Amino acid sequence: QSETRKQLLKLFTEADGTFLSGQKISEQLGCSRTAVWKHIEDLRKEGFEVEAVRRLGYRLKQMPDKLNANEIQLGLKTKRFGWNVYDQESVPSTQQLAHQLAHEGAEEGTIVIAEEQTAGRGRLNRSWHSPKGTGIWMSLILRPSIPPQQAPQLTLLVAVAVAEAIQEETNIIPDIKWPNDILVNGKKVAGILTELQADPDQVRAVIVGIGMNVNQKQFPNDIAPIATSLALETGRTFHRPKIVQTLLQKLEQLYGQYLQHGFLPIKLLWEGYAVTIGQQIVARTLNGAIRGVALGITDSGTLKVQTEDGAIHYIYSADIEI
Ligand code: BT5
Repeated sequence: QSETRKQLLKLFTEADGTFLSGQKISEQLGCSRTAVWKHIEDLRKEGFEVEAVRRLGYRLKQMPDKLNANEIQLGLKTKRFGWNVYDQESVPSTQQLAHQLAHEGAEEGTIVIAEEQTAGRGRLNRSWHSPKGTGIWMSLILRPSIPPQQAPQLTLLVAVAVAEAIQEETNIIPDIKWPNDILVNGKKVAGILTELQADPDQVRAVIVGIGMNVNQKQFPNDIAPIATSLALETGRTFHRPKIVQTLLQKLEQLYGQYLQHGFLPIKLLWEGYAVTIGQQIVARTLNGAIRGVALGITDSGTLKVQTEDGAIHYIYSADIEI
């Protein structure tokens, strides 16, 4: 049953929006025309839009905008990322489940993804607004052989992947604000939360949380002035599984580069999207605020800020105001 269904979806994908005759489908699947019709009715119930025209046959017009393993994996071009998927309707936080899976030994490239988070988190336990069916709320498990001090580089790597994916899917060129914000027109469209499971000298797992606002038309009052979505910026709605596929592809590609060649190539790409650099900023750290010019990032991903007295400060974690 599910094998036939997979084959049918494969046929439709290969047909790329053109018509397939009922005759051809039933031959390829080795089942009757009536059985084909039943499978198509099932697909429709799940949100696939299938057009039927007499003499021409069937054509897949629109895939459902559902973030489940089937949608994400159909046509996915990665080798490892996204082939082990935990898709959830509603969770407190995808980070929580991903941490648990990583403890239990889940392989690199495993993702947890949910239609809704009821307790989505940002850094420092701030909350992350994650309404149902509109955004991408996803956690990815990585297992790089690096010391824990290098993990912040991965936040910057993921920021580049998010920026590249948005650019490819929407033609918008987003900005990256160090360390973990992706902005469009000065408003936050995506955020990244990097968490570790580590021994003192070795990372065991990195849980990368990505939150991306895709099809929201509005935001609650408290974040409306600072938040935006791809839909608000473009006036279009987007097919979320497609964005997830592109994102996974970018993540896998950059991560491969990072493991092979280190942080330098990533740093160059990051600088291409960075808005913070060369600007007067205020960096709010847990130890107070530093006001100065952001000179750039070091080879390890730390932010370099020069204060008025000429002193250079190295900042590992902060919120930046431009
Ligand atoms: C972040 O924190 O930007 C990290 C966000 C990570 C979210 C993902 S979703 C999947 C995974 N599971 C989780 O539970 N989390 C990760 P930070 O830099 O601390 O920014 C948090 C601040 O952004 C909040 O205090 C709000 O001001 C603002 N904010 C909250 N929700 C937002 C949204 N949907 N869009 C834009 N800004 C938001």
